[in-house]
Amino acid sequence: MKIKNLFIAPVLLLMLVGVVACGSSKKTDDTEATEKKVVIKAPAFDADSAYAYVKAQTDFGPRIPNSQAHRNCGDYLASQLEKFGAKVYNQYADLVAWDGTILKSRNIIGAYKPESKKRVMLCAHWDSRPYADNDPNADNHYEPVMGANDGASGVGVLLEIARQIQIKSPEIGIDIIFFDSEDYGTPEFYVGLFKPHTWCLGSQYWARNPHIQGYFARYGILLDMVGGKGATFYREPYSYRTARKEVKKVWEKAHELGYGNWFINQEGAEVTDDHVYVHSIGRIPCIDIINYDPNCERSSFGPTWHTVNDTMENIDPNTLKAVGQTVMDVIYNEK
Ligand code: AHN
Ligand code: ZN
Repeated sequence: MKIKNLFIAPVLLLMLVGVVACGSSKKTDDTEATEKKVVIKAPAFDADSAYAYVKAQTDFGPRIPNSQAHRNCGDYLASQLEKFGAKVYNQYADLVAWDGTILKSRNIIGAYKPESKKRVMLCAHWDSRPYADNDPNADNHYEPVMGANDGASGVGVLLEIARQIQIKSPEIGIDIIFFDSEDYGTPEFYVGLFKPHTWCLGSQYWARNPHIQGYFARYGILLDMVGGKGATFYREPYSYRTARKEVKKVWEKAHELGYGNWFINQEGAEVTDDHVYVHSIGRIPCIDIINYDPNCERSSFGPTWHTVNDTMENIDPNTLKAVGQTVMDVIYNEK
């Protein structure tokens, strides 16, 4: 007993010294960190307001390119951005769909502080899909998708952010971009040869022909299907490879704000979405915040994806809030 203690005593002493040393060095680190990191609290994102903007889009009907509802909604979106004090650019283009249909397309851009060189772009697609080709009922496969979640949700969140920016501006310049003709990609029922690049026609066009010559932003955030009930957002692999810092920044902010139930710190599925072309053609790193549901057997994008049930009944303001508040807290902290 006595001998044993003789050996243990110095070890205990060393451990004690270690704890004290670690404790004191940790304290210094913490103090430095709090001195450096001044976190700005962003204005409160109003989820009811965002919800109303989502509904306003669906009230036009499905926003399928070449339809009257599409033209009307395009005018509405441009006028809303105008009303919220943005400098608005309309980019009209005839884009060729997978089946040869010419889509009368319109990208709509709202710029804040257009003179600033420090910029972040926020984007979403505003068109809706002409075919509910993932619907459990095959009779619906040629029916249009209402796109409350797939299209309108991201745009609704961005309209609310535009409204907030007009009230109180972040330090940097912001571009809000509504891409057209994202969702006219080759349908599931197509049986011919594979055709690449049939999705995201509006963002492909914009990336080749930016609304301003030499346009640049530090990074982009794409919102796609950000209003579903019980939605979860996993790290999308293309985003994580090409804009890792930004993915980390957004997911960390979400957790800091208490939205850890929505923003899951795990890898989801890789998707061909507008962010891919913003990066590969436009050379701007862009992350995709997109619903990923690892347990849904009908689609990894959730149960209503490309079905006739993608309607307002399945939109949850709490999801809009989690995404909208997170994005706002990120952009209001950029210098
Ligand atoms: C594909 O299905 C190839 N990409 C998903 C992009 C998408 C469709 N986002 C909304 N609808
Ligand atoms: Zn879609």
